[in-house]
Amino acid sequence: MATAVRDARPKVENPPGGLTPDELLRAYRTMVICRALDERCLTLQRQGRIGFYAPMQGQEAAQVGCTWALQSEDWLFPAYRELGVALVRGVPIPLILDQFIGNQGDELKGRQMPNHYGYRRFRFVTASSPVGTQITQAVGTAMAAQYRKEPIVTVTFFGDGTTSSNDFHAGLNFAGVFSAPTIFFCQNNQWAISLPRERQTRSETLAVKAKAYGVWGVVVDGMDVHAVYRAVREARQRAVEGQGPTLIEAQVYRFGPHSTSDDPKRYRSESDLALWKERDPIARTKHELIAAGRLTEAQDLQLWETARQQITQAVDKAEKTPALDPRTMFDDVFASLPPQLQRDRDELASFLPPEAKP
Ligand SMILES: Cc1ncc(C[n+]2csc(CCOP(=O)(O)OP(=O)(O)O)c2C)c(N)n1
Ligand SMILES: [Mg+2]
Repeated sequence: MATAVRDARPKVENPPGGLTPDELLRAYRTMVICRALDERCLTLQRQGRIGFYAPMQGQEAAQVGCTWALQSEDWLFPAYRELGVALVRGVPIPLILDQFIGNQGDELKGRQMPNHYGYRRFRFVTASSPVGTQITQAVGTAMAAQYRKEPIVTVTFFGDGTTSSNDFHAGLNFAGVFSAPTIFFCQNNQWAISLPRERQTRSETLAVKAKAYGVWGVVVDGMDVHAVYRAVREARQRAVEGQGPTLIEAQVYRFGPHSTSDDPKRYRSESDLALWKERDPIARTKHELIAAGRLTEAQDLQLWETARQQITQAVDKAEKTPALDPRTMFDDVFASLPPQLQRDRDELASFLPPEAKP
């Protein structure tokens, strides 16, 4: 099932309003770290060192370009594939790995599924696995910000498949009616697990769905970091000026599996993947930097090397951090533990090795 690809050639010329050369180099470095970390997480899962992972290769330019156009005060409501968003927001790699492993560094105390990280201080809300729930949460938060006259936006991330969920429609409708300052960032990666975009909807584009709700709708080449950056900047500007929300459809492709639990070879063709890989956002951005004299092949190799070393150090640190004490599962729910739970906690303690007991 071939997907139409408009232009396989790397793009060098860019209209105004994109990233400056300096920004582009920094964005590219983040994209490289993102891909290297994504590759490592897949390997770690295959080696049984982390439990679960949802890869995002192919979506680096969309995620990095989008987050680059935001302010740190803006609230982010991700799905489960937003590694690039977290990295641009400044979430340290070791902290992400602590959550994957569920060690004592995990701020969520091992209470979330692996890969479902979230950080209040980064305004990065915990990943949503039930598709679409993050959309209405983002709209509600935007309405609250509007009520408080805070000049911020909320951004919600979701996929092509999620445009068929109830929350997508409820969220767009509310946002349209109340002019909520929300950016609906849809990464159309062409697949919802094994269901292709063609079987998801008869709509010509996903962005056109905005029209029914009186919301701005934009289609953008998600393999082009400049184009995504421009579209999100404009959407942000409109939102804070009270001109309402925008649905952005970033057209990308998921290069890897849906998650570490499926095998894409069973439902999609290698030729389709190869076609999209010609537009690899990393290769494209590198090509542009080299053509502009901002990067050499040697510097590029060094960038990858540094990224991989940084990741290896973070993995070592996370794996050496002790496991969480299982008794922490009794914390943070009751001001004082009810007697039955206190007995359960004591009983659990009796199973722990002596060195773990207080
Ligand atoms: C409410 C609900 N229904 C079904 C699922 C199972 N499910 C998990 S991911 C997914 C596909 C989502 O596809 P898309 O929105 O395109 O996002 P992508 O995974 O491609 O990034 C489905 C159906 C779920 N998590 N939640
Ligand atoms: Mg999808």
